[in-house]
Amino acid sequence: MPRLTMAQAVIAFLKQQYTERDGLEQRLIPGVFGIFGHGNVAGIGQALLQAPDLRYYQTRNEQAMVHTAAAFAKQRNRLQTMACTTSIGPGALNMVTGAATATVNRLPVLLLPGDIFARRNVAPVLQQLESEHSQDLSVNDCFRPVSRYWDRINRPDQLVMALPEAMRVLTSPEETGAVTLALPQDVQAEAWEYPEELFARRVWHVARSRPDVAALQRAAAWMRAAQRPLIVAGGGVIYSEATDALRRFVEDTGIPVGETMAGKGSLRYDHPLNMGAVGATGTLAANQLALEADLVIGIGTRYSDFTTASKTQFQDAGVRFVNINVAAFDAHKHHALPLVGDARATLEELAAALQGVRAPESWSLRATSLHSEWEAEVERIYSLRGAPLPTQGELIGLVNEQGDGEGVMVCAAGSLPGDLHKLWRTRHPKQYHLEYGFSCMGYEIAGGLGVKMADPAREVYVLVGDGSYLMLANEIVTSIQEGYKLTIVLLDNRGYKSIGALSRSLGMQGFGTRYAYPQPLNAGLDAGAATASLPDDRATDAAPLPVDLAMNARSLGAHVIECASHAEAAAALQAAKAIDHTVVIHVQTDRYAGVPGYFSWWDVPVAEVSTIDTVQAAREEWEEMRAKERYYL
Ligand SMILES: Cc1ncc(C[n+]2csc(CCOP(=O)(O)OP(=O)(O)O)c2C)c(N)n1
Ligand SMILES: [Mg+2]
Repeated sequence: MPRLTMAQAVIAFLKQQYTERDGLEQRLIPGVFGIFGHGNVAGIGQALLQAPDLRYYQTRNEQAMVHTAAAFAKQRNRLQTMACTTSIGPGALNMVTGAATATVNRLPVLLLPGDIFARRNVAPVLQQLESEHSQDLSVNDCFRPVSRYWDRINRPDQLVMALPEAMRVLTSPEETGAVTLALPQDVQAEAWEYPEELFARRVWHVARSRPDVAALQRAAAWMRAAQRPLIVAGGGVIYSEATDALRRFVEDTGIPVGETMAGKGSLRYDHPLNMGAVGATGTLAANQLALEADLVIGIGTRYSDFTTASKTQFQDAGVRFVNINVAAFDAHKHHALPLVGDARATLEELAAALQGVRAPESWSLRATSLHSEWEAEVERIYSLRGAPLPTQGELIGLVNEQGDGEGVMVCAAGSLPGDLHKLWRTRHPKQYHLEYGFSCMGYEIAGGLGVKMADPAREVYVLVGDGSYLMLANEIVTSIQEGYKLTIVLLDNRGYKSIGALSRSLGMQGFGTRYAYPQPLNAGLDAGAATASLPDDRATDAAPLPVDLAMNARSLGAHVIECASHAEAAAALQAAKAIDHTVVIHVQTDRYAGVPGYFSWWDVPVAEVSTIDTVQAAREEWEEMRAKERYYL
């Protein structure tokens, strides 16, 4: 019976956890990210010091390290992740946003926030939230709604029951997300005689579950009857490594495919039955077919409002859904015929049940011709040459064509995700890494680091806006410290291109979305409330802020290349290939030139009453579109 501290037991246990799928066994948690403080340094910190075979990585920000862990897990198809250790109070709480990002995206991360003393006699300790109503409360309770498993270890022996539950949830494709074990700082250092068996090597077999046979037969019948079937491929296709099975299925049946944000890469971009992005940020090809489809086959998708265009994208009066998903919760969405099972296993069984069944020839032909039409549109946008500043569309084309085709592109928030969803040409299943479940500004660079750690042989291209960069760029330092090279393309348009455009489309002139001085400056708070204001998009004389993001990146240790034209950006991408550490390509881009939308919408409610005419006009337009939203019962 080894006598270990609770923290030592956590580390000894984690080292012995493995996953297995399709015969491939690997460590579930190959490393630990962390920032030490009084709440973990003497507990988990001490345990890591005496167990150097579980590698510890220093990070710069607790939110960022959770993003890095989630991106690592995503790149490894959720079969591996990292643990994250923090102190108590702010260090712990900084992880909440990261936890939600992981949970929303169904990505496993193991969070080990320090917690206040279980023994209580010295309370309130530094950074403790006090409550006059309960002593059983700390800031770590904020993790409950954003975790798929949450526990607090108030006695060392509770670990024996908690750790296996934590691993079960982390390795479960249907339940996975953030797993939080709050570790009171005194208990971390307390010893107990743990049962030897707790530290035996344990393999978590990740199942390829199969759907109910009767449901499969019903789905096959629906597919035989369908006149205009469309597949919506989500992240589950990629996590399940079902992309080859999907391609065979599509070729056997002639059914076209639209891809969600997480599902992009399910089929190569140049497959004639790949219609590309579907939904609010979709292509003219996918969205036109979606409007007419009578059967939607969702595979591994959670049907976010971007995918359904706020429930307006599927408009056939009798449209029905068959949903293949490991999670019954997702499989049942839109009153679907649920096929609860692994994407690859279910596609194989469905293909066997459908022998020789094909979508009507005219529908498949229409799809292939729309595919060509869309490819021409991408070409048009890639070929634009904005002046004086390059457009975002042409820069996306540049990275796509001149970046390494085996590389990975990482992005999360701003105007880039929508444009990338439409325009990025995906050549392998892991090339398009978008965090768009939470669209969390700040994920980009931290996430890029996780991708690079998961797959060091690939070039990683992080596309990030100036707003996201300003929010959380500091993991550049970690990338330099650990020798994980990122090529960060920083698209600087001096503010929020995305929300600026959204604001204009809602009749609000881009209010509060530019990085520019208020006018007049220093009007004072009392007087200023009425007289000074931030310049909106109508102000042509707005004074830009003296912010130098290139210098900022250089100060963090990155190799920086500054560009203001297409040609300079092309040269920078080439030059970046020869640099062995993190490169930031700082490109100034046009704030207004946008990529159009195609037969789609996104519901952002507009003020019902307002003193501004343009808002009233936008409200009328909104009401018209709102009426098109469907329940899919
Ligand atoms: C953490 C967080 N805060 C706020 C938002 C809302 N938001 C979405 S995009 C955006 C602006 C992003 O600016 P930038 O990174 O410069 O990209 P751009 O819009 O200019 O392309 C904001 C504030 C968000 N997605 N995440
Ligand atoms: Mg910007």
